Amino acid sequence: QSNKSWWKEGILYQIYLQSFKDTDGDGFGDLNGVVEKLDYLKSIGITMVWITPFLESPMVDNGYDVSDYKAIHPRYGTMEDFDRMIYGLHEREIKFVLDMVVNHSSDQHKWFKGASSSRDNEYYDYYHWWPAEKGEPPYRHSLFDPEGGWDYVEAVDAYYLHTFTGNQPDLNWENPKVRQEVYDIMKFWAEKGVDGFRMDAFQFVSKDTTWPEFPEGHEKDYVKWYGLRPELHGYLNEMYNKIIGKYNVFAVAEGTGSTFEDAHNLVDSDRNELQMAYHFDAVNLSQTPKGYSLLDFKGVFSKWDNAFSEKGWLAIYLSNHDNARLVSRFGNDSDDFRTVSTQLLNTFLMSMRGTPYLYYGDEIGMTNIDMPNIEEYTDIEAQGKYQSALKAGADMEEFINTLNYNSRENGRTPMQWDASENAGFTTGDPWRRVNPNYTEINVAKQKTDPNSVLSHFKRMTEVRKKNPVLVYGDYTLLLPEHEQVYAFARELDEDKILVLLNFSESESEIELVELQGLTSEKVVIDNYEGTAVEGTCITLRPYQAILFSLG
Ligand code: TEU
Repeated sequence: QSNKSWWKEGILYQIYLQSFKDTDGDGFGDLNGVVEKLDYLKSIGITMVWITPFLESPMVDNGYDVSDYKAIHPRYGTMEDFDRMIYGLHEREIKFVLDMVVNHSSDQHKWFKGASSSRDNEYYDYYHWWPAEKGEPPYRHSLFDPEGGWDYVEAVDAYYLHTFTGNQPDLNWENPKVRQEVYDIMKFWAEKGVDGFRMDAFQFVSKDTTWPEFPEGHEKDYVKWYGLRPELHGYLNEMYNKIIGKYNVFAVAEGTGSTFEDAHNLVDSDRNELQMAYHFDAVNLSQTPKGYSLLDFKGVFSKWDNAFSEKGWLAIYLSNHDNARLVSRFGNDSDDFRTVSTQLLNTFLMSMRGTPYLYYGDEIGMTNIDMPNIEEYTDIEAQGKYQSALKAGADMEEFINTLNYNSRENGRTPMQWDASENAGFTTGDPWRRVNPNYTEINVAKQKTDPNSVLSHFKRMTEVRKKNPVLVYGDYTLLLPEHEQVYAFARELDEDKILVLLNFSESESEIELVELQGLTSEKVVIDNYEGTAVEGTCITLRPYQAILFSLG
């Protein structure tokens, strides 16, 4: 195993700022809300915080469209609020990760305003253009725009490329000036004390600017065709030398390209490029209400662990601001099993090799919100998908059912702090409806209950921190064919931990030689009480998650 690092040992908590805590009554969460909750963050045991974008933006994609990379959007606060927040985090030994959205800028950024005004403008080459005199541009798929990835601008008589909405033009990474701008932005924030960078939509940067036609059907495999040109590695080296190494920060890429080779080339430590990446294979497993198969789930995590066992480092996650809620997709959000199944998932995330990325609200088991009407969706992605489905003549009832299940808006509802109006999130009108189950599921209620999701979460962060074997240890899958139980061992020198997770609402009896002689003293953490091992057998209760020390 390669060198130890604080960012490998950390437990990251992602905050969707707009929905976390509002302190000025405008219905949007803000930086002061994080300041107000600093002690809460410390109390749950997390050690790193990543906050979704809060920079100046016209908010077409809730801040993933930045118009000034060095200014805070007034909705979220001021630079002084930011300074106070990062100071408060550091005071509590919590690191701060900034979301760097530099695959694209906003079309309201001064670079794009200049670029789209004249071909002679100094910023013209900051973006990708297809001059109209060459005819129609070769088709490029857009993830958010059913009309495709090129938009025409009359003033320059050319089309610009946008992988996301038309208001998010892709930056031209082949231009050294653009890269220098990116490093300047990173330097600015590193000097403000930022400890890490999350590189948004990173697998799309560095395109083939000869703009070849892509083969039929490439839209279904756009990651393979759209970015990660070999030149990128040189650029990342440059970034490492100018920023990452110099300021002792780390960078994590959203996305890993389409092969293990791509993924490795991004994060192998000897290459001095990025430090960590997260793949989409696991979250892609459960996209419809039909759910997923545990065998596939084990397959994905085992395959990725295996590919990174020698070198490189992964983020481990099952939910974030681009996904529906953890328990609703990967657990069981019924009244009977919500608590235990969230506990199981949190146990899993913190027992794997890789840095756990935990999403706000999952520490209390927040669930999907029921939104069966398209009118209620404010997200640009949902609206784009809806238009595409209409255009394709899809079964719209099925479309809405699926959207209601997998939409990322499910994961963006206000944090449920207590049972007071609006869940204690705001005194004003929340920007997005609070999940009506907040009277049942909230922090205040769970704080005092030793069996709650929250209390278990705190115990689990302790366990993770006390056991380096869970961070660095080798991973061995056990019972690979079992359809309900995910069992694996982690091993580092003398330390060995057995992880048993029953991903099912029925009891599951399993047999493992490792269980021989285990008594309750060997239990590291368990979401049930009084577990009895008999010989080499154990009967796991519904969604039971238990760790035994074998050392
Ligand atoms: O997402 C990049 C990305 O690859 C998207 O396809 C993402 O998987 C999709 O939104 C899933 O719902 C990043 C951000 O995480 C996302 O929130 C932004 O909307 C997007 O970039 C554009 O900046």
